[in-house]
Amino acid sequence: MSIVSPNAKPLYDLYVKGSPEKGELGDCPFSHRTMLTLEEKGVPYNKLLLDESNIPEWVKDVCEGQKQIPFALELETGKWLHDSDKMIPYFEEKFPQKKLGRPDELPSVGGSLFPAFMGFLQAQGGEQSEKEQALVSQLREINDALAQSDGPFLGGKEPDSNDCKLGPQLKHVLIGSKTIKGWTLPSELDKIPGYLAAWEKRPSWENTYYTEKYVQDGWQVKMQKMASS
Ligand SMILES: N[C@@H](CCC(=O)N[C@@H](CS)C(=O)NCC(=O)O)C(=O)O
Repeated sequence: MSIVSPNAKPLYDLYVKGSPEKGELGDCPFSHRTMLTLEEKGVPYNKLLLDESNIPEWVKDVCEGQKQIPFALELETGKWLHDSDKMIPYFEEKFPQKKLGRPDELPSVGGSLFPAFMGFLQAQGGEQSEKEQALVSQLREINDALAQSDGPFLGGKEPDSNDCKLGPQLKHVLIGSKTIKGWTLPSELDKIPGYLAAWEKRPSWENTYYTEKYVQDGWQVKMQKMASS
């Protein structure tokens, strides 16, 4: 059961990556983070699916020239919000009833995970090992923080803002690294599998689920595009 009541009046139209034709969510960790934040806070919202390769031009007019997913319309005020890094602190201020913590006030954990992951995916020849170590170092930082928390989340028994960001990113890192590099998580990073399993059991994750296949296909397409550009 979601903590968002099915009868509650939506407060936001949240535009996220997905297939409008299939009615399925897509593989966007930024959309995922934003949805998890609203779900965990119990804020009702409409999920509106947009094809990443076909984002309408009007989006630039309401998102300060940006044409990226996710973005949102606040239905009560008509205010447009964009960029998960800006939206998450905004939601934290606006809905203090269930605190997840402002990202800038929480301990920094795995802050360079995604850049390290991208570096590893793009690594060629001799730089492979160095880039792999940079990724493992970020993952170790997360694993160590999990070992020290009351678990299963960094925030303890319940996820915080760091968790809402890192859960989706870890899903991409593990699936993407295996798909592109045949790489699997070293067994010493023993807290991370249980962490993702704990996320998967939460209603917020179930309500925002997208398949492994979308993540695999997404990274394959991204790597092909990067190689040909
Ligand atoms: N900094 C943005 C990044 C959002 C982002 O990169 N979204 C991707 C989809 S996962 C996108 O819209 N890509 C289309 C584009 O950049 O043209 C955020 O945190 O919201």
